[in-house]
Amino acid sequence: MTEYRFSFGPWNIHEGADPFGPPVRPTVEFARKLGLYRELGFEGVQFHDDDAVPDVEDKTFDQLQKEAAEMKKLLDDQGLVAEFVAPRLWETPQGVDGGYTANDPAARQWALERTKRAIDIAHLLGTNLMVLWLAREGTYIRESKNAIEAYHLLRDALNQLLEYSPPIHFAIEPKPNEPMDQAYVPTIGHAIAMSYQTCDPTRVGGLIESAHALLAGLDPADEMGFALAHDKLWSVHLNDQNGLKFDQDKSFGAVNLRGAYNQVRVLELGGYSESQRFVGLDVKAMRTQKPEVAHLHLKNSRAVFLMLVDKVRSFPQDVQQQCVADRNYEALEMAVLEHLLVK
Ligand code: XUL
Ligand code: MN
Repeated sequence: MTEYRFSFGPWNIHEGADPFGPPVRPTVEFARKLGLYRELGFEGVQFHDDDAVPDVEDKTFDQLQKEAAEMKKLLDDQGLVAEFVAPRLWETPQGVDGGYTANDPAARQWALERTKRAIDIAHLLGTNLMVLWLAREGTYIRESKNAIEAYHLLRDALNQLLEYSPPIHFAIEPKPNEPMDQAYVPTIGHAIAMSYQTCDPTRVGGLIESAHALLAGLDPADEMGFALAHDKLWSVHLNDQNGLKFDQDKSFGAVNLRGAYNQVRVLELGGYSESQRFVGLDVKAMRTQKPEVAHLHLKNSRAVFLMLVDKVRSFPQDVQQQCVADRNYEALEMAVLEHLLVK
């Protein structure tokens, strides 16, 4: 059976700052983080554009090429690969009102140019996958934008970017809110509908993050099922979420083990491991975690994922089939619970 491949981003080992308090752990140097990947069982590195080339907007193309090549060498030396690059459009002042859907045409142009730079970096790091988390594409008040126009602007931006680079593929990572009150493209259904409106739907798919689906009041496993049915699940960000609050990025399975089991089950049903796409773990250590163990959330999330793969593969198929044939879903429910509880 094909092995799963795991990835995370450098932001998943972090200093523990939150909106109410400063960092509580020292910064871990990027090189040290890279050194941890293999040790923790990961081979894919997720990048924001400026994780790969700091201050990306101030660099000439030559500098960008040089720095991205250096990063590629660091990856090669550690036996790692870049999974994707994502343009970080949400921190620059020009993007205060959004990027591709900003009301100001100059801001829209800036967002396109920055994304093209991120695409250049992706090519230099050896990946064709871009992730678009549309952080500030949305509104704080509905009256500030025309939603119809915004979706058209987004389609136009995607078309321009698809034309800019023929090999590039975009995985849209939907999230319904935070930082915006209401985000455009809040679910995978929206993302896939957007894909079909572009000039090349074969190059626009999705990335599903468990917590984002939960924040939208949806079941992450069924969101994944929808994307898999369209052959558009190009990455996942597994994590967990305790109710409808801020995006918690808790360790995978830490809140709802049955929900986690069903995410793994749908990935198994969809043959995700055979696609050799990555299982990303977008998890954060608790603020209380001491520096020397502030990477355990990654190791643990991967371990839980693999334990759940075993659980899915060892669930007695005959019991499943009999319960379904008898329409005895109470029996099926009990069989699932027993299977999860028994070692
Ligand atoms: C935001 C989020 C991001 C994306 C990458 O909630 O999940 O880290 O995954 O830009
Ligand atoms: Mn994510």
